[in-house]
Amino acid sequence: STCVLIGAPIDCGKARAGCLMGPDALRTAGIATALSELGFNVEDWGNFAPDLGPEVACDNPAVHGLRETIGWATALRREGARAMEVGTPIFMGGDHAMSLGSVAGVADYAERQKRPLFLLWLDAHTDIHTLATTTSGNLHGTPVAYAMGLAGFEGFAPMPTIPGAQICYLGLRSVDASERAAVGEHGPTAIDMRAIDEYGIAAPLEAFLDQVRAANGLLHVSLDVDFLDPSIAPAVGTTVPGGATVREAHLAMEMLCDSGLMRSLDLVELNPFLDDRGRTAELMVDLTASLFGRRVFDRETTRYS
Ligand code: DIR
Ligand code: MN
Ligand code: MN
Ligand code: MN
Repeated sequence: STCVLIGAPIDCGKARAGCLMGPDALRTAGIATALSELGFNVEDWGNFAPDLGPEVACDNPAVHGLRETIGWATALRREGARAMEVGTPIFMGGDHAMSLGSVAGVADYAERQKRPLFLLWLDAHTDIHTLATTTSGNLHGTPVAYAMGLAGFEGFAPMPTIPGAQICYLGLRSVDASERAAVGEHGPTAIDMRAIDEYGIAAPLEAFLDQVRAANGLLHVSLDVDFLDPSIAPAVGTTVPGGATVREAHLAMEMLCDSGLMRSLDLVELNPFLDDRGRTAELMVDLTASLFGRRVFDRETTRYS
């Protein structure tokens, strides 16, 4: 089957620059080779650019990069929906504002297929601000709210919305008061780092995957570099201590692969300017490989019960 690489050098979703180099760092770290070695046909569609429209007014003076972000959302939504017809899109960011477009494109496809879309958000943050609630004004903190259809996304085309009950977070550890309230009100499942400490990754993740399977859903996975602990993934502008370990992250990827449910993927927030000899880019490629089937041994050979 085919993987489609979609380069999205979007860098306007926050203040610190550098994510525009993300797609090329993932290419340099060998993402295409890793996937072909696993038997996939890889199409690299190259790097896209925003479809810039007119300036859009916003009541919240903190919000910045709105016009450019809307332009990216338009372009990536179109390319994402097109890539879904060809194979499994891998959206290579770029900051997490990328997902305002990638998730919308996947949602358009899911609606055409009349299948429910589920969202797995691997992140230290909930990214559930609206244009009205964000105090940083950083639009990379908003894609989950947009996907759920919350009000206050003037300038963005409406998308087929994803109910909170079809959204699951994994790895949360930096959530502010208004985000906590939004999660409580709209009902995404929140597997925070404490839950991972207490139960491990496997049990809570399996429960969510069972839900997707039972609904015959399509699953979009959005992987923010800051899901990972900064000691193993320094190349992100918003490091938060206490993140997933190498093995926790690989286990999540391996379980997602075994489930066969993932239909599309975001790799976001990689800032190569902050990396240490490419090791974060390499880890993101290794995690992608696990997600697409790289394994130490076939599961049957190591099952104990
Ligand atoms: C942050 C967004 N909560 C904000 N943070 C990040 O600016 O509202 N999301 N980095 O992944
Ligand atoms: Mn994020
Ligand atoms: Mn984050
Ligand atoms: Mn916030």
